[in-house]
Amino acid sequence: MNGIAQSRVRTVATTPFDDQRPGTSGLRKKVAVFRQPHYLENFVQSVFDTLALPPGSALVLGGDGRYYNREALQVILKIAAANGIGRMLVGRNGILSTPAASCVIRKRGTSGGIILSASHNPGGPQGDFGIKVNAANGGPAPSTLTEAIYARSRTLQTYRVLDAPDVVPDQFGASVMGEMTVEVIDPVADYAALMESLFDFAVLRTHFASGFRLCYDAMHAVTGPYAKEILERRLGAPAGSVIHGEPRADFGGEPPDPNLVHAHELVDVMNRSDAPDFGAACDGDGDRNMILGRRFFVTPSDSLAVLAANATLVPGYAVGLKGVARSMPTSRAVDRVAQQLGIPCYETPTGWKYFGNLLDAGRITLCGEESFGTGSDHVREKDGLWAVLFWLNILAARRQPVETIVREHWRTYGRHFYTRHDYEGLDPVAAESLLNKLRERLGRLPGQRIGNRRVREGNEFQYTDPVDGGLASGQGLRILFEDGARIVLRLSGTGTEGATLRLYVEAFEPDPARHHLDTQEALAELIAAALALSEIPGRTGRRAPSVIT
Ligand code: VG1
Ligand code: CO
Repeated sequence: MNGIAQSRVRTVATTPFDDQRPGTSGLRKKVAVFRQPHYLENFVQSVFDTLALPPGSALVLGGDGRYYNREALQVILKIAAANGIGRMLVGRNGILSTPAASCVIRKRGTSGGIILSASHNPGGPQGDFGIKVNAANGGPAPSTLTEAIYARSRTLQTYRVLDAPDVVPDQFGASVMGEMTVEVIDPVADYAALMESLFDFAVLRTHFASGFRLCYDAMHAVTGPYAKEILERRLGAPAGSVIHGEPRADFGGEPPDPNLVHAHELVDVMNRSDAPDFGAACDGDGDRNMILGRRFFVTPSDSLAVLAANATLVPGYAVGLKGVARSMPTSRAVDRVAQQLGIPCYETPTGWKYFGNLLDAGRITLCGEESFGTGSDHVREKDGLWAVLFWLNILAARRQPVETIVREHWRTYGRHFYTRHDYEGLDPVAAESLLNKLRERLGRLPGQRIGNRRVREGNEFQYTDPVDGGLASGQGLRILFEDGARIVLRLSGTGTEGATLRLYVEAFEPDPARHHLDTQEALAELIAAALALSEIPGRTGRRAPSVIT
């Protein structure tokens, strides 16, 4: 415990980088970019300069365990110590899932936290790394803060770092780094306790004991230890219910992206004749989830709607929901549930940070995005394992298969056919000009016919935060039809290579006789219209999307 004697603060001269603007979910770049001399240091110093925390403040620090997590952790600790942070709560071995970090920030009342993750993006030396800053409410830093960090990063001339030996965070308990205390905590404990307070663990234990089976794919990412502790140890799911449960720095060589393509082993299991009752997967940092039944895929938009409609079956939500929210491109399935429940439904821009104010103000209880993100007011991040437990609790209460529950939901509320087509690795200039061209045309679209549909309105989504009045503009181009169908286009803010164009298409189908249709077929006319109006093939040279969800 003689860190003070061995350490001294050094001020290092640096030159600013101009590419440190945080995107939809923090600063995300190739590992090679983060490894440039001073790159990480500059950004972290910009964060501390912008936060301007009182001396002695406490923060939470941890990540998804990907390649470069360990090295980055030491750099951040030493810069934090040199900037007057008093206490850093670090997940053991530098591990904290994104929702667990949010939970710890809230439970321990720290001034915020730093999460090391590039989410579902690939890991390894050739892969991606990322750094996210969370506020004292446990949620992603609002745009005002991330923009201020970016502005600071462009003028930074020096950073402060403590010359001190590394603190290896492999043992629980406190040690010192200069004048800062480094407290190594169990990354799972607080989170598991929170889950136990929301869901009926006794009923779930009985359900598993009576033979209910699940396959949970942790994708060699951060949720392995969380899922083994909660699903296998506390709830008694048979050993082996969690697959790919050992976190690896390169996620086993595949992107830790819980979709039908990357979670293919899980998909194979769920397609077998002896498939378990329920399948699920989470992403690299544990905030996304994919839900499967036997030979049945639940779209994230439908999942949010089903959770909202069945929330009172779950102890933590038994009193009902205050309201719900979804990101703009997410299907309107949850809107119908909200309408029937007589509660407000908010439409926000893409990215979890926009839900924070609504959650803090007590206006909403549940929220979600089409990109496999679902969450509630229990933390301020989307939460993959929470969504899995929510589904398990509903399944245990209703004792029906996943598919039956979703089909019944469609019968009650109607079905929202929904798809997202991603065009990845585009020339950024071509992608921008495609959107500019379409933006110019939007005003002329009303009244135009596409098959039986008529365009009601074409516009660009902007959002005025109902709590603080903050304005977010340029949040996606929309073509809205009179019957409620929609075409949406926007550029991704999380990619690290070229531009990714996302095309979202939705149509409402009230007629149960048509609910069995294949999604791509049901939406074929609208997809063709979207391609024609935006000239994607001609302007990008792409004849097909890179990914269809
Ligand atoms: C994507 C998703 C968005 C999500 C974001 C972060 O952003 O579309 O819904 O909030 O990723 O998710 P974009 O800008 O690429 O469309 V995660 O799991 O990276 O924190
Ligand atoms: Co994620």
